[in-house]
Amino acid sequence: MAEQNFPTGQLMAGKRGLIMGVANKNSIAWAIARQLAAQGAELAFTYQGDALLRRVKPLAESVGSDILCECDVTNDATMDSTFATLKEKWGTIDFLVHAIAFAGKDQLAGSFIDNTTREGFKSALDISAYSFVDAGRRASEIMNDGGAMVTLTYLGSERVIPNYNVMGVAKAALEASMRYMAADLGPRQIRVNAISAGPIKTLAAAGIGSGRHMFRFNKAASAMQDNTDPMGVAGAALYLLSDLGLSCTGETHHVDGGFHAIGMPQEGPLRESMPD
Ligand code: NAD
Ligand code: 0WE
Repeated sequence: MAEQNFPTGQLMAGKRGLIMGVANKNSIAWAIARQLAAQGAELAFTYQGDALLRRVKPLAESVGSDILCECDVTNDATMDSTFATLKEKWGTIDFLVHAIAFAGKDQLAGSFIDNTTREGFKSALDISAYSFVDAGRRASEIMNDGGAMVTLTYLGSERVIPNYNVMGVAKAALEASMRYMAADLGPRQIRVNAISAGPIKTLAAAGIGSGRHMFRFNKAASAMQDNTDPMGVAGAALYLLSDLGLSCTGETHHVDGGFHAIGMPQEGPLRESMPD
């Protein structure tokens, strides 16, 4: 993504929140963080391990954040310490951004039925879906009424995408969890939503064998004939996490150039590949 300026404003003035899932400057969570910071939000960040601190620290500093917590979502001690730090430094929070997913590389290729192991299934669901329930519960304990949470999902939860495999199942569990969380926290006016983003070139998308084909196909078959801009995802997050999003909860909002809405693409670039 080219360096872009986010329009400034005060939509998030006086709000504080935690961003989970920045690995580097290409991370979707980082686009969201900059968008929120440009609207006056105060941010804290988690990073997965020492190797990523080198990348995340300068990014956090560039938006004036000095709360950086090591957090591996499979490690309860690091989840405990992250939320204890927020309670100690801030007392309360107003929002949570969850942008974390992982499945073993061997689980993301070929036949779903043949290649999905019990351990692979458990770990993908644990890291990619349960982590939102766990972080959401912990966040809710220190969240002001009227707060909001957002997670990131992908169309592979609703439809079969080659090689996405067990991650699709994990995203389906994540979206369903989001709806149950929305119901539980609704009475406190805490809103919980998901953004279903189209493919974006991040670290998590780099390891995909069929990557080139996927980006070309998404561009050709989407309504807007283009790949998804992380700025649009960040804008949707700003809407959902600010008071612009009042009364919106339990929703999976697609930001994918309209790819999800298309049943059959127009005759065009894809036509060439289909002999009569
Ligand atoms: P990314 O690699 O920048 O971010 C993924 C993050 O998950 C990393 O920061 C990584 O440290 C973190 N993570 C993985 N395992 C973890 C663990 N055990 N504990 C703590 N953190 C862990 O890639 P991204 O594309 O920005 O992914 C963010 C979210 O967006 C993911 O949920 C992904 O499924 C979703 N998403 C991505 C795309 C895409 O095409 N890039 C599309 C739709 C949805
Ligand atoms: O959610 C994702 C990717 C999540 C992801 C990526 C990796 C790569 C490296 C989870 N686990 C891993 N494990 C690794 O070892 N996306 C929405 C991006 C993505 O990933 C795909 C896609 C798309 C789109 C994988 C196969 C097919 C399409």
